[in-house]
Amino acid sequence: MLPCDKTSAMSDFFTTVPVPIPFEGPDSDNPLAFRWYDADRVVGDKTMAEHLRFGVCYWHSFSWDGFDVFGAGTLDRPWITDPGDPIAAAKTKMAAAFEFFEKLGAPFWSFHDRDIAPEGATFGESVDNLSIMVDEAEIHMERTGTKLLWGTANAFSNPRYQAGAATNPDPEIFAYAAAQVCAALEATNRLGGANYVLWGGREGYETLLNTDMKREKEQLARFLTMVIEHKHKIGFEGTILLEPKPHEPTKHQYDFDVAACHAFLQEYDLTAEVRTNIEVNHATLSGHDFAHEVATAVNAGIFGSIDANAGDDRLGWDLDRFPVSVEDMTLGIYEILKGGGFTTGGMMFDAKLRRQSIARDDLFHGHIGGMDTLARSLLAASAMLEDGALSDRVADRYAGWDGDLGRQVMGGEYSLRDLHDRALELPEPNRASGRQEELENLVARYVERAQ
Ligand code: XUL
Ligand code: CO
Repeated sequence: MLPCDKTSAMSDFFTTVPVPIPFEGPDSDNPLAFRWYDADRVVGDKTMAEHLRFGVCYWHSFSWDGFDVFGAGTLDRPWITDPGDPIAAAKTKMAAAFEFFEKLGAPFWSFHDRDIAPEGATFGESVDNLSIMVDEAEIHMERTGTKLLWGTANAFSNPRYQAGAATNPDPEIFAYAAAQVCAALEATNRLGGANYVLWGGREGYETLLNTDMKREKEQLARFLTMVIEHKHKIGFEGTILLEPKPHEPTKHQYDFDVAACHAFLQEYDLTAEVRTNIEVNHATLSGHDFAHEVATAVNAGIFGSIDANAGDDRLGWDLDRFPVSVEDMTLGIYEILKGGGFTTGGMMFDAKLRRQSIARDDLFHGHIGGMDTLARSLLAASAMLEDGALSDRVADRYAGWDGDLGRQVMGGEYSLRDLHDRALELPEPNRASGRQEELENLVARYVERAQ
């Protein structure tokens, strides 16, 4: 029997929404139905739900009221109540969150410690608050069947972290951050989290005039090593993920992109223990395509999970829009499938509504659109992979490397001088077309036909 008397009452914030959001297929005009996301539909070797492993984030969807740097909150969020009793307020918010997860039919959720539990006056009080809210989450998770994709610590909002957490010039702040991450990792473990994420919110710098970059990176490595040691000590079976982002809030963030994370992990011999959580909008900000970041991680063996969202090519900041472009997402998902798909990771909507989307049910429209976009992208990417449409062409392009010259060069059978002498004997090599436009048209056909 569920200990229902121990939890806040189930909430009723989304009364205009059917339970759960149904799948009605591409011809449906019902805005509160899925047109492409059919959880049990088998695509290749897995169901859509198993491929995509959708998660909803707590912070943008339940803790944010629409405030921005220019103005106050705009959104109708009755569950963000007066924190006269902070734990009661946190329980109301959590009831709203789980009502939403259940009605949407999202299998996973993710949180920062400070999203679900208020920070107390002392560290001890914060730990107690978190523990109360983890108990509460356990009850809701059992009741709804929602699982935890990942937990994390917010070590960037509080003023104490103005100069970073692990990379702070003051070891007392490093120590405080370590204490906070210890509690957040243990909370994630208690809730059976599939992963634990570290996004270096303020792990970077503004100016070299006051920064010892070499020292700060060594501190970051020490911090990460302590997290890994603790993961093993408490028996946490999830994956530790670094989330790259090139800038914002600091001008230079150390975990700039997947390649920078990989170099860092290699330098400190941590590649076997840590993978990456790639956010689409962060890829855009770093000047890369989403697909590039996924392919870099897959090639390096550090692909973990996705924060699914979208930026805007003309706005250079972290917009966190819901994904709407099947074409963009198809190329990213294609790389994920090529790499074998998710293991512990998933598609987590680190996405927020526009500030004018003030109605409660706008949260459903954002997620339904995102889930449909990714489901249709999965269909296109999977068909492309199954047909070998692109991979055959790529293999043809490199076919010479399977021939005598390619094998002998790679096998070390030629010196630079040998190749010089060989070239003296031979005519100018032939060139082949890269066929980019033809291949782009091919992808467009898969996107159009995906169904
Ligand atoms: C910030 C961001 C974070 C991380 C978790 O840009 O993406 O929400 O995903 O701390
Ligand atoms: Co993110």
